[in-house]
Amino acid sequence: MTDAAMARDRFRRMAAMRAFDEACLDALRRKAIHGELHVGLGQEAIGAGMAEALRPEDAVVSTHRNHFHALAKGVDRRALLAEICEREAGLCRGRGGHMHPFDPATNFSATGIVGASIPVALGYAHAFRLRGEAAVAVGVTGDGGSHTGGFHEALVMAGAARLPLVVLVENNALAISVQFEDVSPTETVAERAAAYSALGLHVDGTDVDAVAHTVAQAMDHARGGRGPVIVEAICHRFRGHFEGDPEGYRSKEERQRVRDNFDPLRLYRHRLAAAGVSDDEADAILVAEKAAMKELLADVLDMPMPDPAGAMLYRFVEEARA
Ligand SMILES: Cc1ncc(C[n+]2csc(CCOP(=O)(O)OP(=O)(O)O)c2C)c(N)n1
Repeated sequence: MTDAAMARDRFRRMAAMRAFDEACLDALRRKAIHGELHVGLGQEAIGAGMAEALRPEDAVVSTHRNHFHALAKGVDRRALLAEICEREAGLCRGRGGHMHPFDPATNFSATGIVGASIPVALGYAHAFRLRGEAAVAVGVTGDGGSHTGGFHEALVMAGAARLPLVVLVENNALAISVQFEDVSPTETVAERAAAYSALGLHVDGTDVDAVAHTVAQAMDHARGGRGPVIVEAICHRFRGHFEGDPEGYRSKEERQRVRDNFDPLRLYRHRLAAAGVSDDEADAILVAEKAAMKELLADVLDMPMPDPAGAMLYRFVEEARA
């Protein structure tokens, strides 16, 4: 692939992710989403960068902020948006909503329980080993999740058994209002890897090229039987923790400073130019992705909601009969 084609692809993937979450904000304004919504705006370079290294047989287990990881894994965006908007045609027939998208077809899942994505990914990694499959499990977490017991336990087991687990830490330095530097015993999460006989990699999570390179290195390491990897991607969250967060922990000026300095799409413009992709072409990609998502949202909002009569369907356990 030429430099221009690769740069265009990476930019388009970031643009598609941004447009997806902007469509979610639109859906929320139209009251099509109930409950908390956590968007990933500002963190597009991580999802877009990891996408290239993932194979269909790999598994990704994500968090409450999961949309970009689902898109990276190849989850159908119509079914994902329909799930987020609680429609019967959604991935989980509209029963799960934005925090619980499950897609067995692409080996993608998520959990809203902070840190719990890593033990679940460990389960995939263990299953791959037992079945003799050369697949890798990726567990995504935030910096907050990296302080949990499950994160530690999963890495202990993965390190001891050299399981094919990649732990991707999106370190946006905030767990709701808690600053990473106030609660972390180490300066970085990646440096904790040594304690687990894991490889620790640290990457600028606003740089899609760097993320693509680093995640590919991590996947090769894990796929090659050399044990787990922690990839720590430093990034910035543009919006509140969830939509409606009053953000008492940071000023409007600070939030604006972050947007002005760390926008992965804006930062990529000079790479596009160096690869021979003009600003006009980049603008056209943004416009096209936005238009596609606008159309998709309109379609999704026309889709039926689940029938209330089916509220008791798809449960794990049937009630005991008297
Ligand atoms: C076990 C558990 N504790 C607390 C919460 C409430 N909670 C939801 S998100 C969150 C912060 C997560 O921060 P981080 O892991 O850094 O991810 P980010 O939101 O920055 O993407 C918390 C404490 C939860 N969902 N699960």
